[in-house]
Amino acid sequence: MSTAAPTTVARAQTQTGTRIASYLLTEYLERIGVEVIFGLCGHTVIALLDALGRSRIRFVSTRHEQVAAHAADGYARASGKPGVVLSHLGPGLTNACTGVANAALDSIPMVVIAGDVPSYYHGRHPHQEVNLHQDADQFQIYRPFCKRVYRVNRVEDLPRAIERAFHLSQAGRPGPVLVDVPMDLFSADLAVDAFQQVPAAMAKPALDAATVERIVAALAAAERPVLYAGGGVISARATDELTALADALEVPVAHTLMGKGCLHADHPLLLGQSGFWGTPISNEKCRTADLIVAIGTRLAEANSSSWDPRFTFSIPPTRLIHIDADEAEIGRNYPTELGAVADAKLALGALAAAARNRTHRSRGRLREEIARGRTSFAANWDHQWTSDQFPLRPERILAELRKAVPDDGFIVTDVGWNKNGVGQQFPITVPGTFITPSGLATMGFGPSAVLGVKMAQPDRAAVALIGDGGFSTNPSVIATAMEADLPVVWLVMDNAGFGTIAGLETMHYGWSYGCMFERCGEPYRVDYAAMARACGARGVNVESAAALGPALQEALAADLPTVIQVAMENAPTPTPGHWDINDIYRKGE
Ligand SMILES: Cc1ncc(C[n+]2csc(CCOP(=O)(O)OP(=O)(O)O)c2C)c(N)n1
Repeated sequence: MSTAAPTTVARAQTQTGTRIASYLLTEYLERIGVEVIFGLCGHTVIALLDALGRSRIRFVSTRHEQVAAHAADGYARASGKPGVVLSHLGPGLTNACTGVANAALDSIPMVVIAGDVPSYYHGRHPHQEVNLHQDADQFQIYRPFCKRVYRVNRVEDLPRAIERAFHLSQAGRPGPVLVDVPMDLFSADLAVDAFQQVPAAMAKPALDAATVERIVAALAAAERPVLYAGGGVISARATDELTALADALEVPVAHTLMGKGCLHADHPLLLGQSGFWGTPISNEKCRTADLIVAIGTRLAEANSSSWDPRFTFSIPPTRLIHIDADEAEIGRNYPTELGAVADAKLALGALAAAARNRTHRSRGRLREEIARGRTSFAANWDHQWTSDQFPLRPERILAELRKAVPDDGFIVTDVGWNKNGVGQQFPITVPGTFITPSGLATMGFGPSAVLGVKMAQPDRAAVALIGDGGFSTNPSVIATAMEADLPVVWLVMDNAGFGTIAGLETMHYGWSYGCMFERCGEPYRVDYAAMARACGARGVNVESAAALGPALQEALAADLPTVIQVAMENAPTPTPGHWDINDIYRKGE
């Protein structure tokens, strides 16, 4: 909350029947349930900040707009509501770009409100406008990834643009919408009743009865069917329905990175993640399936082993039925026997109901095979879960994290060993507790997204598991967490470099030039824990494997944000699948 006196925004009335637009906008945002806005100030948005400061909406002031966008993204994932970002024009808008694009690629509902240059400066190349070759057009930078970009040219159009933004960001396949507002419009007069329309309640698309019957009959008759769950199953909160369907017809479940958590980690029909960083049993069952029913997934490259039929999916001869919120995803990468546009929860609920008590083909020793497959793969690293070595094995870090964080606590990753290792090896039992940047795989997501997660779910633990590369992209998150009073934990896996890419370069070129942190030829380490202490937060340097567990327990119990820095061996994550970039690299003489 602002420190400003809680005066009512009605005081800003300028003349009968009209009020300043920024106050009306703020009241509207309150009315439709916006609790928090993440952003960074600039001269184009202080009119709105003044109104926000007098409202119930909390404004979290970040020190980089990318942080604001990732935090809003994390808030949206953990709350189920759209994340809201407030950004200045020019460098603010371009800074936020990566975070907004990351949300877009992961289908996260988000509304970005950006202040722009005054409307009457069109064509004069005013201060901080991104122009040169196009005038009054900087919002177009967001065009390729936003569901819609609105440029508000008249203040009378502001209410409609805002209502459309909240509607579109959530309807169908969720994603970000930008509303670009010339700054003079925030301060213009608007009829007091201008903000009338609220986003409509939406009935979601369901499967028709004949399609339900066709899919259930196909699953029951198939010899080796697989259910393939993407992030759409998690965001639709459809995991109970998926579990019921899998149980009823005894169908194994494979998933994407974002689909992790779709089935309880101990469920005997869980195959695990598919693709490059997947599990062998998941890839094998997907590759040899006679029928795959995919729900809420793009069948994207990493989880499909670059669509190479030798590794993860071999479609055809495998038959594919694909259910998704977005018709554009159907048939993109694989020939599809049947596509259906439907909400994952409604679709899986209907399929599970139709499957109950239905006879299905014998699945033979399926459960034993899955158990054996999972155990034999885990045997590759099981012993590392208790390794005492220092610098720590990454698997030991996962083990301590799983022990310390309650089942309903959030694990927010970045990219690197953290994402790949958690996706592959870390047991998730409560759906929605694994939060990760998948489509854009943005380094820098985790440290910021965890802020929004904690804001949305203050009573649950929130730990960002991140590399030192990812953490150092924007350590200003510590100050923001302090200011916003968010006691999050950043667990920094420190291998003194961009380890994943260093490993890739070493594999192909025999060295890791440009990927490690070095000074005068020696490894260069930054004391991130000291950085945290300098911000008034807690900072802990873990000096032995045994010290990590207690450090985590203390951090989770603390009422201040904590950075835990732990030295880690740069060990590669196992890659049972395929990524064809590995066929591209060529080493010269
Ligand atoms: C913004 C951005 N830049 C570059 C990359 C490419 N990239 C993928 S993983 C990675 C290394 C991450 O290093 P770190 O956070 O230290 O984790 P580690 O790989 O060491 O586990 C990089 C640079 C990326 N994904 N995102």
